[in-house]
Amino acid sequence: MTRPQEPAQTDPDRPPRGRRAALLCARAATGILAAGIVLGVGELVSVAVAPNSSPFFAVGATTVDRAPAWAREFAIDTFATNDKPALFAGLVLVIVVLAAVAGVAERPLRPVGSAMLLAGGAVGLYAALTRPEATAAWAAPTVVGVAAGIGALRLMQKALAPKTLAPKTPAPKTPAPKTPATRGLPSAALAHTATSAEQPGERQGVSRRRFFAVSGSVAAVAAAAWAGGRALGAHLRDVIAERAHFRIPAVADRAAPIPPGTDIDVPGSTPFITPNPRFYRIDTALQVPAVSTHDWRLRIHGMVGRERTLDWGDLTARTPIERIVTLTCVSNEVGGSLAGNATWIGCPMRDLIAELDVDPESDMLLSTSADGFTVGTPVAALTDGRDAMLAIAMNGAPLPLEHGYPVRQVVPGLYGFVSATKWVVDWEFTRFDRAQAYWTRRGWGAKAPIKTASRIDVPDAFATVGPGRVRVAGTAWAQHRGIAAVEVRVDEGPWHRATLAEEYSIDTWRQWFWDWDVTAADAGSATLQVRATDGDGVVQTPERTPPIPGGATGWQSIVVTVRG
Ligand SMILES: Nc1nc2c(c(=O)[nH]1)N[C@H]1C(S)=C(S)[C@@H](COP(=O)(O)O)O[C@H]1N2
Ligand SMILES: [Mo]
Repeated sequence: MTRPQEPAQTDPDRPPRGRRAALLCARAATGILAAGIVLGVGELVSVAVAPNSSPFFAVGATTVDRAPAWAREFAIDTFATNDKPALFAGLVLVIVVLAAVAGVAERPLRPVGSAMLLAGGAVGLYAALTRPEATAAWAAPTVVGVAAGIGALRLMQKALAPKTLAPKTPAPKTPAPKTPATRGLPSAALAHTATSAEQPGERQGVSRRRFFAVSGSVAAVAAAAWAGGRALGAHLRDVIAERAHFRIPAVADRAAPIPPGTDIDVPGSTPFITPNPRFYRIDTALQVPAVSTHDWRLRIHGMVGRERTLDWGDLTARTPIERIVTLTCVSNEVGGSLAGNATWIGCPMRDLIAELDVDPESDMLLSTSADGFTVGTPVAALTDGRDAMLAIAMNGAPLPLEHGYPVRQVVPGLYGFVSATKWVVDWEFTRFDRAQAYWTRRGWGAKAPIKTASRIDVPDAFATVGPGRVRVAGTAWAQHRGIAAVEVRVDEGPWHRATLAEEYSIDTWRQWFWDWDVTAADAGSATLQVRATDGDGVVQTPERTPPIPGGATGWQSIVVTVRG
C-alpha cells in the first residue's frame, strides 16, 4: 500500500515537510530567545535595584523557600550540594520548554506567545515582590525584562513573516537562500528570492538571512545583558557578603544611655530611634555604590600640611565614639518625614583633622563619595567640639549599603547635603570662595544649618477624632541647639504648651504631646498647628518658605474632623 500523498505535494501553498520543521524550529527559537531577553535584561536592570531582584533569581529563591519538605529532601538526597545548580538547571529547562511553545504559538493577530511572556512575567513579579527584602523597585527588572522580551519576540516573528518585497532593479546580486524557512507561501517563492522578472507585489518570501541577522542580534543582546548584569552585580554581592561578616568594634566612649521618658510611646508617633529599614534615604546614586572595606581609602589633600591616605586599618585603629544624632534632609517639607535618628559609631573627625595641619585659611572640607557626589562642610563645624564623625555603624549594625557602607560622615546640626557624605572616599580642604559642592552648583545653599522644625505625628491629617481627650503628639528638632518648648493651638486660638519628652541631647529630636479635651463646641472641623522654640529661645518662624535653598520654614497645620 502506498502512503497517502503529502498534502504539500498537491497543495502548491504548502511547503515541504523539511521546511515546515525548519520553520517550527525557527518559531520555537524566537520564543526561547525572547525569554533569554527577559532574563538577560532583567539581570542587567537588577544591578540598579538589588542583587537577586531579577525574575530568574527571585523565582529561584521563592522556589527554594516555598518548596514542600519532600521536594527539598528529594533535591538534597539526589543532588547533595549541587541542589542549587540542579534547581537552576530545572528552572532553565522549564523556561526553555514554555518559551519554545510561546514562540510557536505567537501570531501577529493572536499574540499567544506574548501573552505567555506576560504570564511568566507575572510569576516573576510575584516572586520578586514577595521576597522579604523587596521594595517596589523590585518590580523593575521583571517589568523592563518582559517589555524587552515581547519587543524582541515581535521583531523576530516579523522577520519570519512572509514579506512582500518591493521590486528591485537591477536584480539582487546575492543568490537566493536555498531553504528559506517560511510557511503558507507559494512554494515557488520559497526556492528563491524574487527576480526582477516577477510582478511587483508577487515577490513574496522569507529571508533566512534576515531572520538569522535579527535572531542572532537578539541572542547577542540577551547574552551580553546577562553576562554584563552578572559581572556588574558580582562586586555588589561580594560587598554584601563582606558586610554580613563585619564586626563592629568595641567602643569605650559609648553614647549616653537613653533615659526613660525619651520615648513617649504614643501609638503612631515617631519612635526616638529610627530602625534602619525605616530610616529615610536620599542620594543621587542610581546604583548603590559597592565599596568593600578592603578597597576603601580616604585620600586627604588640599590645604593641609600633611596629605595622607587612610585605609580601613588606619580608620579602625583610631579610637571610635558612639553617639546618637538626628539627620535631616534639606528637602524635607514642613511636616515631612525626611529626618531620622540613629546611634552611630565612628571615628571622631576633630582628632583626625587636628593631625593634618590644616591651613587656617581653609574654611571648607569638600568631601567626595565613591560615586562622585560632593559635599562642602564648614571646617568650623567639624572642629568646634560637636560629635562630627566618620561613621561605620548605624543602630548596632554595619552601615547599610544604601546609608553609606563602609564609611559615611555624620555631622550634628547640618543638613545632609552639606555634611552627611555617604561612601566617602576623598577629603579636600579648600575654601567656600573656591569650590562648590554638588547641590550648591544646582542652586542650593553653601552652608545650611538645620532649621527648627516641629511635626504632628498623631492624629493623622484629616483623621476623625474625639469626643473626649485626644492626645496630639509628634517630634521636633533643632539639632545642635536643642528644643526648649513646643506649643500647639486649635483654630488659631491660644497656644498651649506641650509636654516635652526627656531631652536626650541637643543633637537629637525631641518628642512631645499635648492632651486636647475636645468638647461639643469643637465639633466639626478643626485646624491644629504646632511650633517649637529652640534651645537659644528662638521661636520657629511662621513664614512659609520652600526647601530650596536652605530648608523649609513655617508652622505645620493639619485639619481634623472632630466628633463633639
Ligand atoms: N554619596 C552621597 N552622599 C549623600 C547624598 C548623596 O546623594 N550621595 N545625599 C545627602 C543628603 S541630601 C542627605 S539628606 C543624606 C541622607 O542620608 P541617608 O540616606 O542615610 O538618610 O545623605 C547625604 N549624603
Ligand atoms: Mo538631603
